[in-house]
Amino acid sequence: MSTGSPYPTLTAEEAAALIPHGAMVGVSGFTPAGSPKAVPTALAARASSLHKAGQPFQIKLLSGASTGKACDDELALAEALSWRAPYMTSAPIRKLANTGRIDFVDMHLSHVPQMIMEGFLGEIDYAIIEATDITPDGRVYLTTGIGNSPAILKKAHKVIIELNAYHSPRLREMADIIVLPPPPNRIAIQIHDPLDRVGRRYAEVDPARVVGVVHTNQSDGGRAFSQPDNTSGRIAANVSKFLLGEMAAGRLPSSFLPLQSGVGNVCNAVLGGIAAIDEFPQFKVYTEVLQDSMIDLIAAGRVIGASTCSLSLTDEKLKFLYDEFDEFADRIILRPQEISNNPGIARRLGVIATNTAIEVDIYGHANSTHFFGTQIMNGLGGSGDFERNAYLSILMCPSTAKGGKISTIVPMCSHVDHNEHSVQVIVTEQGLADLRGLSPIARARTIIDNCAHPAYRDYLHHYLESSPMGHLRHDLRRCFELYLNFQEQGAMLPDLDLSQFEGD
Ligand code: 0RQ
Repeated sequence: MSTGSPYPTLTAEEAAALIPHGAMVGVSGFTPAGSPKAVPTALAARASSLHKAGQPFQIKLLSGASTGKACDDELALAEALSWRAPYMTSAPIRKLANTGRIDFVDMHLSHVPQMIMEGFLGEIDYAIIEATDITPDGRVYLTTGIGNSPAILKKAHKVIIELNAYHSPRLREMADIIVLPPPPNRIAIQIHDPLDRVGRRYAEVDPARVVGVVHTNQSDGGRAFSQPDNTSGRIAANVSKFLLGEMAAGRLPSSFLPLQSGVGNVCNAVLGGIAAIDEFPQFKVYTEVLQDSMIDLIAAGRVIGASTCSLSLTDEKLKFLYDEFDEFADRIILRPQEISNNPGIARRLGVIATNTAIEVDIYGHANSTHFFGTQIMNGLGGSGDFERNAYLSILMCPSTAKGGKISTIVPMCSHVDHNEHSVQVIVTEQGLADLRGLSPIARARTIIDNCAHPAYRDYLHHYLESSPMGHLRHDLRRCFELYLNFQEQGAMLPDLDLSQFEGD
């Protein structure tokens, strides 16, 4: 902290004691990167002891995206959350949401800062923001995840800063922060290249609202991903082949276009697959989350540089980045999610969006969030920000789940996050369906033939051809039959002998 700090130092427990039951609390970070650690954990402990004493204690929690275990998991396990938005990857929150014990609000991540600034979500009573420094005049230097912190800092009535000595103060060299004015005064954002800068190195807060500073020294504890398996590798090969074909046909410039890559093993495999093929030039990245593999690709020179909202890295990779900071300082830009995920910029730059879906239907609607139309997994995250506005919208998933008992290609999705108008290309390990210019029935035949697992193709073709004629063909009595089969008999096609299809 800068010398001569006007802000009182608090313990995490003292800070947590300030937050009243029912408060709306905005927190920093985007994924575990940059989320607060000590105060949420102390808040969870306080909730537990109040509950034991028979007193109510729950808060509403607003973040950038998911947070770390010290925040989401601890608060959920203590039953200290009544409302949560806009995204999570926490098993305890999932359980609460799927049993009706929390109000979880799933939102496009780029929309959230505007909702905060315009008061759509109500007042923010407290902010808990992780930083490397705060100056007496209210400059807040954020850590590994920018998320919604700039907007939360502007709107929160009271602010607690977690000053985390674990993080390099040099992170500010990567930060590029602006808060957009509301309409009708919104300005054009002058980003014409992923590495253009338009903002400042810090977020701003009214110093009078800062009620205290809590000193910490804790890592983000980011999780590692396993090596790509055979299925992810085949999906990656299909995507690479398609993109090479687009370059050969002149529909993608030979200099390539900025890549957006979602999280998880499939997206990592696709990123690694593209980077491993020499025919692809060096490229830039415009995305929301950088994982370990991206740091390796930047270090190796395959990726020229990346714009992101967070450095969602394992402790080892973050240490490497801090040790080699000079190499990365100009090649990574950390932005608020209103900018990292901005639909207008994604469209302007011509982003190639690659995200994972839970399932897609034969017409190209995609479900990223809910199993069987009811059980939430994580949320939409930034996938819609990019898929809707990309130059090429690619959605990927393995063709089956649960050992083949579930087909991820279904007649009608039980929940839709990306509709047929937003999805151009669907990829499974079986192949790729390029839907551009295809009518609904042609899309259906292409998706079934190219993407469905062979074990499910006959069923899907029969469903299509036997359904009543229309612009889309659907049999409303049978469109959810596969789900009902799974729920009642443990497999979408209970009579299927999957051993026949081993190796497919
Ligand atoms: O469950 O482990 O119990 O078997 O779902 O499946 O294949 O490990 O999926 O980790 O790649 O995540 C869409 C959830 C995929 C993720 C999703 C079961 C399957 C397994 C997980 P088990 P996988 P992944 C950037 C962009 C939305 C947000 C987004 C996601 C479990 O990518 O959250 O894109 N995306 N953000 O068995 C029933 C099906 C199933 C199924 C899989 N059809 N039916 N169960 N499973 N398909 C990030 C941010 O925005 C911050």
